[in-house]
Amino acid sequence: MTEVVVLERPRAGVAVLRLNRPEARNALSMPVREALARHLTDLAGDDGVRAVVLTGGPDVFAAGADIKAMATAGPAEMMRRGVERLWAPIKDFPKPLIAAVNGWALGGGCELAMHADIIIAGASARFGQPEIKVGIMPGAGGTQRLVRAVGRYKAMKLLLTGEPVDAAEAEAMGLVSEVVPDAETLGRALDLAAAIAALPALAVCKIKEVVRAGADLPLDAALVLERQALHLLFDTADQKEGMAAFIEKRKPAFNQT
Ligand code: CO8
Repeated sequence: MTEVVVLERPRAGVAVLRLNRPEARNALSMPVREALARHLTDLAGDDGVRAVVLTGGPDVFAAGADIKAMATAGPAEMMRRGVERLWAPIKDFPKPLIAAVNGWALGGGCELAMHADIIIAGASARFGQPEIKVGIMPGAGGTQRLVRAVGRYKAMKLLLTGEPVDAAEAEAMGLVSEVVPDAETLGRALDLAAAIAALPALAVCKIKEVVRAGADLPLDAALVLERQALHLLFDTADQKEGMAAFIEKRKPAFNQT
């Protein structure tokens, strides 16, 4: 049977999750959501993986929630599906998640990209929240993460019109980290993931944790979190090694402890 999400391990410390439903433009059906959640739960506990790249392949990232699977659903059925439990392992994934986006990232697909820590966009990438055009609204953070990422006025334009933005516009508004030619999107994401995977993993995870948790806290509380996490890292072997290597003018040999 065809796997709707393919897991690969192309580089040391790096896993790739590739959405694989091209016939439906990688629409997020329940099996796709369940596979994503299952893989990310497993990868969170896998010491051999220190960064994950999420991609939809060379042509499309994801066209959003599966419209055909919800067109006739009622509210009780939507509640019963409880898709928030399947978003949770993505939202709470503790290691760096890099989205490699070519083509459409619409609705739930745009929201999926916004769960990543770094977004590499190919020149063909198009981001949008077109839910309004099918009579609904975003349901996986599109009204919240998008506003936090690009500001209210850029976000409102996308949300209220449903019109997408291209890669250049997305970069200008701060929705993506970097734009590259389509043929280089996955390679660039893999290079970044491999570079991050070679750095001290405990510090990497603490940076992610503090950036995420601090974003919605008052500044003073967030600064306390930052300071405590920093102090904790002085108990790691990689801090001792990193600083000793700097002083001795040699390359550090991190052992991820
Ligand atoms: N759901 C289901 N099927 C889809 C979807 C989708 N979101 N997108 C594309 N498909 C299917 C098409 O129906 C078509 O199937 P078939 O061959 O059987 O007719 C196939 O994929 C190819 O689609 P197109 O021919 O349209 O391909 P194009 O390359 O011409 O266009 C687009 C690609 C632009 C992506 C276009 O398909 C499109 O606009 N798709 C819909 C995008 C959209 O509206 N997304 C938002 C969905 S709603 C959402 O994400 C939020 C839901 C919040 C609640 C979640 C709780 C569960």
